[in-house]
Amino acid sequence: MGALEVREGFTALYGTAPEGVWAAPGRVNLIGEHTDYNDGFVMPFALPHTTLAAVARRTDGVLRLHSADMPGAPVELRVADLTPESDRNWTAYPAGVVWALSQAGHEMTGADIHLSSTVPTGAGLSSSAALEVVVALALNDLHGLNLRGWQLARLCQRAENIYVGAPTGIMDQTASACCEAGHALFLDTRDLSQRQIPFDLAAEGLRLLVVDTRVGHAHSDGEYGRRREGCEKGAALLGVDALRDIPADGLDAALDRLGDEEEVRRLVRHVVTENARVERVVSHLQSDDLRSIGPILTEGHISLRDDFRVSCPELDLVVDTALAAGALGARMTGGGFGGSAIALVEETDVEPVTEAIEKAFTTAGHTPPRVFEAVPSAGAHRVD
Ligand code: GAF
Repeated sequence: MGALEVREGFTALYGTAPEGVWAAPGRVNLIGEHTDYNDGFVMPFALPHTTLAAVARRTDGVLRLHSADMPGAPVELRVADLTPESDRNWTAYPAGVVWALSQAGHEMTGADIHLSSTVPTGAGLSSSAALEVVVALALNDLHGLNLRGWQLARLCQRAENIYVGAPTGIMDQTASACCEAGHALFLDTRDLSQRQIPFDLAAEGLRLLVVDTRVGHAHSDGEYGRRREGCEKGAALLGVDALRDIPADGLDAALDRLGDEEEVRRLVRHVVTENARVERVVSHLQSDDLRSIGPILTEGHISLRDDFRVSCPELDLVVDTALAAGALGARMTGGGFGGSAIALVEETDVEPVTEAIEKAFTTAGHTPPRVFEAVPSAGAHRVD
């Protein structure tokens, strides 16, 4: 659905025109997984798939939320009554953003919101962050709040952590708010300093395939939280604020100090080596050496599979099959336990790699995956 249809949908629904239409994208994380809640480095880029929001302010404190992708009439809430962890539906994300803005001292007088999204849901491609960020940006513009992208990302993370109740890091919201077309975002999640790194796959004759395994990660919340707690335990045992503070050349000494804490040792090893992988990828991209990032992506997958233990058979099958069919590198992307994997391939290998993955899924009796090419696209913006 395009901006015009969302605008018209709003008018048909609420009987008046919206004040504008905004878009926020989903993301793929190129490298830097499970590092964001360890104050580490990440490197996502925005997908062309976006969530669109047509929005108009209200003055009576009522918040009406509707999505063209969900059945039913608009959900009507009162801004003054918004309460963390009171809503288990999709509406918790936009309502959480309104709550977070009010909590931050911005007067929220109510709004009518109509949404439509092309970001695949449950695919580990940040459909929730897109939903949060598009609402945050629209309200930021309409109320003249002048908040920067990273500030909106922080508010959206609060919405997700406290209002929705999911203990995620800051990567997805920052990616949706701050990415730029043709670039990957090198983000230091400790201070949110950012660098846009040119990432023009097509110019180098390369493609990045996204493979949505269609394995939902609905049961992952508890596992995600457990990994996070394990990392915090590691930092506490090592006497640092966050695992980010363990340098790559201090890893062996840190592992020695953790003694027989086997699980914590594995988590620490992943986070420390993953931060180093992000820095290596940045350095290759800066020397226009895109092909060299392939093996680093694959190393990242092995670390997530064996040390962090957040992969699953379907993600491993994508990676193994893509590599056997000629991909330069492949890894799961996002939180894991399902969702999507990525594969860096020569332009000429798109078809054989795609076909090999589809065939492997059929042979294994899995639901057919959804495969598409990802082009680094724009972050959140006003479209109308
Ligand atoms: C999910 C979370 F939302 C992110 O914050 C990040 O931790 C990611 O998993 C793993 O890198 O997408």
